[in-house]
Amino acid sequence: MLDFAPMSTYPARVIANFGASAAIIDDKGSIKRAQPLKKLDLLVAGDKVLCTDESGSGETTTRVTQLQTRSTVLARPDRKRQLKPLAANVTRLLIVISPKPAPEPLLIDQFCIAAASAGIQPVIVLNKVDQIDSSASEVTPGDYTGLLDIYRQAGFPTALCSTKTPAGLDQLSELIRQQTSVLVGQSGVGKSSIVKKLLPDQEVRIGAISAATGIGAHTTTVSFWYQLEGGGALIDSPGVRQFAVDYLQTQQVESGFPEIQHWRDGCRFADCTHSVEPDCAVKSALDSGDISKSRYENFLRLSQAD
Ligand SMILES: Nc1nc2c(ncn2[C@@H]2O[C@H](COP(=O)(O)OP(=O)(O)OP(=O)(O)O)[C@@H](O)[C@H]2O)c(=O)[nH]1
Ligand SMILES: [Mg+2]
Ligand SMILES: [Zn+2]
Repeated sequence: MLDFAPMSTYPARVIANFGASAAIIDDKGSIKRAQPLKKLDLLVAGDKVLCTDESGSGETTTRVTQLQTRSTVLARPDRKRQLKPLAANVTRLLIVISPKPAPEPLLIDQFCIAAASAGIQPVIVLNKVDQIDSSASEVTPGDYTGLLDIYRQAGFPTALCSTKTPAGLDQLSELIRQQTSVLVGQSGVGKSSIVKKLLPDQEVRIGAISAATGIGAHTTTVSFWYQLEGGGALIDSPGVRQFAVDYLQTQQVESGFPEIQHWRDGCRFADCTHSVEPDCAVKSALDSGDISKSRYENFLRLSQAD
């Protein structure tokens, strides 16, 4: 008899990458701690992989042997300007903003660019609308709904939500049905709260991941993939202050500004940068209010960065 069985390979999904090892879930719903082979690219939440279980000296080690081709990848440069993946096989980027912490339009626009250049649909989600409605609030509704209007006019889907009111997430639930969505934004805007609200058994799931992998699941420091009941998935990600896009070409920056792409055909020069050229249709649209000032200024800032 053979004293080893031929290793069989099976497909799995990466729930989270903890550095030295990753948490994966196979087709039968079984969660394991897995070691990726060194030759593989950095694994991220949402990755589809192939795994094997190796038995030796009474223990079973799960290895990730192959990374399946990603349909999309959300990435950003690290401190050494190396592009690092953050989430894979994503169809929607939920850019979450809130009254407190206050929105950073430049960050929103960086996310719009990153999403568009990766082929991911950005959605602007204003959370904590209960803070706006409450009479005790010192913020005026117009500040935020006005900001949302700018993005709606630019052509992006938007949603209002709250994790503290009963109606709360109805609009958002519609937008994420059958999609794989990654929640991004500043720390404290309520990304993890939204996930918890959409997945009532989220704590049970985290508990199951910790029990199966032996890794205390630090949900705020790494991205986490969660299967949605009715199809699709959600990926929670840690908060960020900025999301550099300066490694992208001007054309890719422009793809994050559909309203600029809409008007640019009317510019006199095909390579118009919409800054100093005469007969610029984008600047005319800015003057007539068809393009928002804040979006235009961020476009210039982000397309001219070295
Ligand atoms: N009033 C109000 N507070 C909320 C709402 N959603 C979340 N919060 C609160 O906002 C705080 C931050 O929420 P988190 O869900 O941890 O925020 P996060 O975006 O995941 O933050 P990081 O993980 O640090 O990036 C918590 O105290 C939540 O209770 C909301 O809809 N309304
Ligand atoms: Mg969080
Ligand atoms: Zn122009």
